[in-house]
Amino acid sequence: MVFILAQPYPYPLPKPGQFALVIIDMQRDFLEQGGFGESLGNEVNTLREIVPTLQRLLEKFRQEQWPIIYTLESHAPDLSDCPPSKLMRGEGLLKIGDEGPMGRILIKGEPGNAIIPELTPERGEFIIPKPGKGAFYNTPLEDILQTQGITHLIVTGVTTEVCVQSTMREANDRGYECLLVEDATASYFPEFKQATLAMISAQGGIVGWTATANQVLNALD
Ligand code: TIU
Repeated sequence: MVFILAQPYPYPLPKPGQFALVIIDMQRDFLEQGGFGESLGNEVNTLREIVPTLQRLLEKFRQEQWPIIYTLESHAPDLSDCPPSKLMRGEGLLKIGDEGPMGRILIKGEPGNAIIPELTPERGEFIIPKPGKGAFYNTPLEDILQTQGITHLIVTGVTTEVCVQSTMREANDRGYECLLVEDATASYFPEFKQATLAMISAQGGIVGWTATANQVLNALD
């Protein structure tokens, strides 16, 4: 069996095909000026540092034709999938569905709701729009994982303590073995990222494992 050197102990990799690269919400809305992230008062450039690392991971998974799953935080144009509580949060700021410089914020099909061009998905890769922070809530993700026989998730993307951590917790409760790639995830708040990495692998891996991209790629070679 192959292991990834990880925290809190080596992560056992199953057979190829049974683990997937999961890329959470690397969308223009969060990474470019004028999107939802910036509308919440965040400095978006802090998220861009992980792009080259993600490209390295993508290259390996594409070369080997291993499963790749993207998510997008995304709502229907009529906002029927957006709870009023989510819509109203953040007094005085631009809201979901408002017109921004990249189209309506967090709305399916708008320019800001696309994956950033550096990571454009290719044919055969899964793209899962999700109305919540976690990728399992109100999405076909679990059906896809079961149909494909995927049990292990190598998780990346933004933001670490919001959609990434929510997704890992949802996955963990459903029995999936998750590893978060430390230098392929980012937060607008570096201290929140560090705290999230620590809390995932604490208590014997209460949510899962963490490892660097090099540790992941070394094990996959
Ligand atoms: N605001 C923030 O940190 N994150 C989100 O709103 N969504 C995701 O994390 N994708």
